[in-house]
Order: sequence, then C-alpha cells, then structure tokens
Amino acid sequence: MLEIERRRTTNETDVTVKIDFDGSGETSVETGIPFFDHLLCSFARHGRFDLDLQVNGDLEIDDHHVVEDVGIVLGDVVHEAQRERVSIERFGSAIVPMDDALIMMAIDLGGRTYVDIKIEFKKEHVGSFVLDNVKHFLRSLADAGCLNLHTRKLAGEDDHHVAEATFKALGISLARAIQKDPALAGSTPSTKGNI
Ligand SMILES: [Mn+2]
Repeated sequence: MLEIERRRTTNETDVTVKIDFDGSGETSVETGIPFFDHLLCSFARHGRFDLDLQVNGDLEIDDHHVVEDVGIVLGDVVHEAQRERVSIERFGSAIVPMDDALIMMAIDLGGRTYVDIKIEFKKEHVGSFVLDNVKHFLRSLADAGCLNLHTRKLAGEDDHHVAEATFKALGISLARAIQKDPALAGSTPSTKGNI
C-alpha cells in the first residue's frame, strides 16, 4: 500500500485527492468535466491505482484551471510516492493501442523535469473538454512531479481514442516506474546513489 492524500485550495479550484499506487483500479472521480473524469478513470484503472479525486473549480470560466490543478496535485503525489518508496523501478513506458489510436509514452522518475509531447488532435473539443488541455495536463503533472516524460502519437484519427490511449499510457508507464524492484534490495536505481 502506497497511499497519499492531498488537498490543494486556491481562488480558482479546490482539489482533494486520495490515491493508492498499489491499488486495484477503483475510482471515484468528479471534476465537473465528464470527459476529463473518463480520462482520469482510464488512467487509474490501467495503472491499477485506487483514485478518489474530487474537484470544485471555476468551470464558469472554462476547464483550464481545473485541468491544470488536477495535473499539479497528481504530480505532487507522484513526487511524494517516489520519495517515500526506495527501490523503485524508476523507468516506465508503454505503447498503447486503442482501435485506430497508437500512443507511446516513456517516463523517468529520476527527479529531473523534461517534457516532450507530440500529440495532435483533429478537433478542438470532446464534449466540454478542450483537447489542447491534454498537453497542459501532462506538462503540469510532469512539472509538479519532476518527471521526465516523452509521449508520441504514432497513429490515430479519432480524438476520443487518442486522448484515452494517452491517459492509459500514462497510467501504465507510471505504474511500471513506481513499482518496487526487489532486485535492488533497498538501494536506488542510480549510479549516483540517490535520485
Ligand atoms: Mn472512451
């Protein structure tokens, strides 16, 4: 069990998260943006994270602040998980197909932030969710979590599939990076001795 709780309150949003990185994929997610909820549930389900995420945000403006702040809070809890757990795998990657869509993602929890996102969409929205916010979410998460994150759309015509495969790839990559490597026996996967 690697359970972390966080609450982040600003003038724009109030985000409460409880996540168990060693869970089974149980989700309760309410951001006020149905398609974003769907993406976050896919992320948690395929990462086998138990995720309870409740957000009150200024959606009367648009979905930007909610998406950004959920990214920041999730990055924060990833960073804490990485510090709490010794002997993590550190690297995690996935290539996830979803019908026409094919997404590659690779993550390093080595503590140095670098983000390279090449995911393009055909349309501007799915439902009330602005698709450009997928990139903004990933960047916010990587910044707050000190992640090295690379992702590519290798194929995909349907924006719903492209976005969902991206969140599945994120869940799987993170789960692989954060899992314990028993072979390390208490040491850290870095030639420097710590990360
Ligand atoms: Mn779907």
